[in-house]
Amino acid sequence: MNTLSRRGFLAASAAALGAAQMPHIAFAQGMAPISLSAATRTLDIDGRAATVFGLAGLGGQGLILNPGQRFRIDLTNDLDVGTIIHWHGQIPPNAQDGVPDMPMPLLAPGETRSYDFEARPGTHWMHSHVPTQEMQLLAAPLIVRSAEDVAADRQDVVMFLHDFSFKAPEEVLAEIGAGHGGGHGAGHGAGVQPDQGAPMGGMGAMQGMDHGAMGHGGMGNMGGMMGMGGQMGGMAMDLNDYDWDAYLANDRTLSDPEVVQVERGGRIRLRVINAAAATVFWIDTGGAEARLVAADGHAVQPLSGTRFGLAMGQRLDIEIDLPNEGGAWPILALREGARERTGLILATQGAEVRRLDDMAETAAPAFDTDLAQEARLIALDALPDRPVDRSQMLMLGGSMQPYVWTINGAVWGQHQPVAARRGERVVLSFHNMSMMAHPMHLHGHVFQVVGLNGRRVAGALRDTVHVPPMSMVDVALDAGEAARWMLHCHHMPHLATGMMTEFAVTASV
Ligand SMILES: [Cu+2]
Repeated sequence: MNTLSRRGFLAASAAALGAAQMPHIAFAQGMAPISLSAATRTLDIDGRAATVFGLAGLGGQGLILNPGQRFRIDLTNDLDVGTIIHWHGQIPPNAQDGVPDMPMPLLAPGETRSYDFEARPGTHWMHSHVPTQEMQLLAAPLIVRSAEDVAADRQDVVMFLHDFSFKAPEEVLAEIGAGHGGGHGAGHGAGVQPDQGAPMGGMGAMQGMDHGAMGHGGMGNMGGMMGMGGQMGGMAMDLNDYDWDAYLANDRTLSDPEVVQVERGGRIRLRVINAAAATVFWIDTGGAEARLVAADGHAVQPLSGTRFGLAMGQRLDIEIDLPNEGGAWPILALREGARERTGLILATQGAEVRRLDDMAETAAPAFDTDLAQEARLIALDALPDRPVDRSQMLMLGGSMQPYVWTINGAVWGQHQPVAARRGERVVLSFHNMSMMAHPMHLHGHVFQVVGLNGRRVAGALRDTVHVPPMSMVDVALDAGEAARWMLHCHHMPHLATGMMTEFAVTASV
C-alpha cells in the first residue's frame, strides 16, 4: 500500500469497500504476469438479473498498473465462444493489438495467450473487438498511473459507462437494422415509417422527437432535412438509434448507484471511460467545481466547467475540488439528446445520500454538434511541428435505411486501405457526410486534432475523435509500426455493418 496516496489509501480502506472492490494494485518489481479471463458474470440491473460477459481477475476499478510496470497479462478465454481483447489506448506490437485475424485469430474457448509490452500512462480501457461481445459488456477500465499520479494527493475515482439491453446483441442489431431501434414507446412504431424522400430521415430523428431532444442544443427544424452545407442549427440529425434498457456507471444504475467515500476538501481525479456501444454522454459534476485535465489519457490545458461530453471509446479525466464541508455530490452521466441518466455519488462519511431519478426533467442536448468542446482542448504535449508527407481524406457515409455505414463509400472487406510509410507525418481528414456522428478510432497510434471544419487548431492528443454530422475533423500523426492497423467507428452497430478500414503502414524506404 506504500505507493498509494493518502487519499487513495483512505478510500481503499474505507469500510464500504469489500475486498472485491479493492483496486488491483500490482507492483512493478519482479512480478508474475497478471491473469485475466474473459468470463460470464451476473449483474443486478434495477432488480432484474442479467448475465453478461466481463473480464475476471480485476478489482472494482479495473486493471491498474503502476509507473514503469509493463503490461504483462495472461488472458484466458473462459467463454464458450471465441474472443479477443483490444487494449484501447495502448500501442502494443501489432500482433498483440487484439483484433480478430489482424493478425491473430480469436482465442478459442479454454485458450490462454500472453501479452507483454510497455504500458502507456493514462485512462484507457480494454474490450472485445467483436461488436456483439462489447455490447455484452466484455470491457473493463485499464488505468496506467504516472509518477505524477502517485505523487499527487488526490483520490482516483473511475467511472465506466455503458449502455445495456436485456436482449441478445444480435436481436438488438436486427432491430436497429430494421428501423425499430427506438421502439419502446406506445405509438412509436408509427414514427419509423420509411421516409423515402428523405434518406437521412427515419427512426433516429423521430425518436429524438419522442424524447424531446430536438428542442435543445440548437437542433430545431424537426421535420425538414437540411440542405448540404447548412449549419448545424437548422439540421435534423440522427441521435440514439437504440433505446437501451439501462445506462450503467460501474455496472450500476441510479436506483442503486456506487457511493464513493471522499474526504471534505479532497481532490478527486475522476477517470471517465465511455464504453457504451452506442451512447454519447455528458458528464455533469453538478455543484462541484471541476476542470477537464486529460482526453483519451493525454493531458490537455486544464479547462474549467461542470459539464463535459464524451463519445464512445473516448475518455476524460476530470479533476474535482470538493468543498471543505461534508456532503454528497452526484456525478451524473447524461445520455445526449434524451432524459436518461446514470452516475455515481461522491459522499463524505455519514453524509445523507438521496435517491436520484434515472430520468432528468429535461433532455440533455446533442454533444458537440459544432465542435465547440473539441475546439477548446489544447494538448499539453503537442506533436512536434514538421512538414506533412501525406494527406488522406476519409469520407464517412451511410444511412439509417438501409442501415449501412461506410468509409470512402465502402464497408470492411471492400475497403481500400489507407496507406502510409513508417515515420511519415500523415494527416487524416474525416469528413462526415452522414446525419449521425461517428467517433473514429485509430489503432496503434496517438494522433493530434489539428483541424476543425477547416480551421487549424493545436488540439488534443487522442486515439478516438468525435466527428459530428456534416463536419470535418483533421488529425495528424506519425505513422508507426509497419503493419495493418484498424481504423473504425466506435459506434458498435455502425462497426457491425462494416464501418471499418485499415491504416496500412509499410516499411520506410
Ligand atoms: Cu459511426
